[in-house]
Amino acid sequence: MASHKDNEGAQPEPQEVYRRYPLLPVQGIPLMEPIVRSWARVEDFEAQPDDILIATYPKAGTTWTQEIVDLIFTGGDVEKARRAPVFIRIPFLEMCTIGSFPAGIDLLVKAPSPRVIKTHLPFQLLPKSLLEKNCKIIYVARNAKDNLVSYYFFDRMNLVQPDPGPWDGYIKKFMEGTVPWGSWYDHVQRYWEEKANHRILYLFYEDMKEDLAREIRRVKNFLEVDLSEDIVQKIAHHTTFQVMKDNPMTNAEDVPNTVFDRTISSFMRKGEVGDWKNYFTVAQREAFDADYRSKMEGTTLRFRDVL
Ligand code: PPS
Repeated sequence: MASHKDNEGAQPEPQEVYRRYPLLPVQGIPLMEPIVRSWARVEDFEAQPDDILIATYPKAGTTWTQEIVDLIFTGGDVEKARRAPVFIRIPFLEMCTIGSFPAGIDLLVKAPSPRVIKTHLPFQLLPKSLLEKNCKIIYVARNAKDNLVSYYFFDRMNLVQPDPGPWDGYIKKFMEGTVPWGSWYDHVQRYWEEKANHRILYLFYEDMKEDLAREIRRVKNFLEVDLSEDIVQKIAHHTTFQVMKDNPMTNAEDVPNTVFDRTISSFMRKGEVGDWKNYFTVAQREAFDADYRSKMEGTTLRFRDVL
């Protein structure tokens, strides 16, 4: 979703009306209705071998990773990274045209190589072409409870996604996977398993918070980009929470208040690990943990700071 001077004509008109879209299933995965209506375009997406995919469950650290990858490709050139909002520089694959915001695919067909692409699609919904071309995938996962809290505040302020309703009910929706893009549990586990079959770099939000420069080094090695340690440190500084919050090209400033209601929450909200402790009651935590253990028991995937 975007408007920017590089994308003339996309500036939303003040009278533009947005609404909270219902969810419809694609292969059982709930997606916003207009995405489903234009699904054929996503399915038929033609990948190029040097495309790079940043795949995440919503609110796991997508924007953070987008900015890091763009800075890696610009050699740490902060001014170049300010050429456009992050959602123009790294288009959102399945996002359809909403109002005057351009569809991700329309941006991608015009994007120079190597194209970097954002998606929240679970592995099984990825366009086949991306896998056939063996594109590199950077996956970022965030512990379930912080991911849930972040998603709850986002769904409240994002006026095109379904109303999250009360907090207690939202926890249940998250556990059932009836939120946009479906089950967190299936999403994180499937990409974890697919590491064995595809070129997937699996990152954790908590690791990025612990040592950002270390994780940036992992990303640049995966992308086979040679950068000095000074540049790595520069990128780490530029992608701290506060610097990105103050940067209009990363804090979604172009999205109008009629879509992101900033009186409810900001897009760059807190950026912390363990914020869930401020919201879960003891009873909610116990119920969540029991369900978590059963859904995650068959996997070697482990998160910190979740139980
Ligand atoms: S989206 O809408 O799905 O693309 O959202 P996404 O970018 O995946 O996730 C938003 C959350 O990531 C936090 N964030 C950061 N945390 C730490 N450091 C940096 N630099 C950073 N950038 C974004 C953002 O604040 C959201 O988390 P919460 O917990 O809501 O603050």
